Amino acid sequence: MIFHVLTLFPDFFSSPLKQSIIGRAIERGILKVALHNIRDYAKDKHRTVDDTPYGGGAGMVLKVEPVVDCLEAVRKKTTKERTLTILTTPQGVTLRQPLVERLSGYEELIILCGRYEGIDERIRAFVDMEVSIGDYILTGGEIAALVIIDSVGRLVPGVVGEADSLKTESFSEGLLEYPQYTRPPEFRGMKVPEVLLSGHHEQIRKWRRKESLKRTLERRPDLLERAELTEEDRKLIKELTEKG
Ligand code: JDE
Repeated sequence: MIFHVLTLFPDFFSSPLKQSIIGRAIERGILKVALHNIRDYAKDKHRTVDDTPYGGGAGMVLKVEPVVDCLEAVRKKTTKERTLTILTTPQGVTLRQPLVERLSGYEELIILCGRYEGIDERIRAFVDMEVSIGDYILTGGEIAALVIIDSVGRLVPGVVGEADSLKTESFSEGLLEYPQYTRPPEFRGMKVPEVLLSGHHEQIRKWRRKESLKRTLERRPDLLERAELTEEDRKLIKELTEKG
């Protein structure tokens, strides 16, 4: 999968994209991230990319011409059939796992990083969709672009290992993760639950499912409404709610 990122700060991406799972996938050629500096598409000698807002007011507004020139140059170079152009902004649709899954169906994503200071409204006509990573304000869309690359990239086959891939499936079922432990069996008096040391696989599976349900009920009851629940789950939820 190819990600194109249009930004005024291409250096922002160099370290994050070298790390860990995504870094390795890029090295192996499963993912590709092409960075495009919007400033390279400014035509004047000062390479101007922003200007004062019409109607007055504080701050600078990202100009339409360099952005659209950059977008069109990138689109000319796209090689894939299934391509989508995204603008990162708090005014967009919130990124949740179902949208992440939908985005992973594209072969090529073009991500335009929005700016806190504002962008010329006419830029919006040149993107397919606006995406927010959550209800807070960032100084620029670069971190949002990284969140999209990370969350979408890890769904591309071969990016994560088998084990992690199974975990994705369980989150897609709509429940929070069960508690996990590793050695030592006791730390400052805090013991690992006995069942996990027992080797009884069926009991372990049941315990984990119950803890997942308990945690979801306590922290994100909204998730339970959409979760894929079995008869056993409903029984466990009843037990958990009657106790409380
Ligand atoms: C992306 N969630 C948050 C911020 C912005 C008031 C102040 C600032 C038009 O593009 C943008 C982009 C950004 C940076 O991205 C985020 C973000 N997902 O903050 C603003 C909007 N309103 C505008």
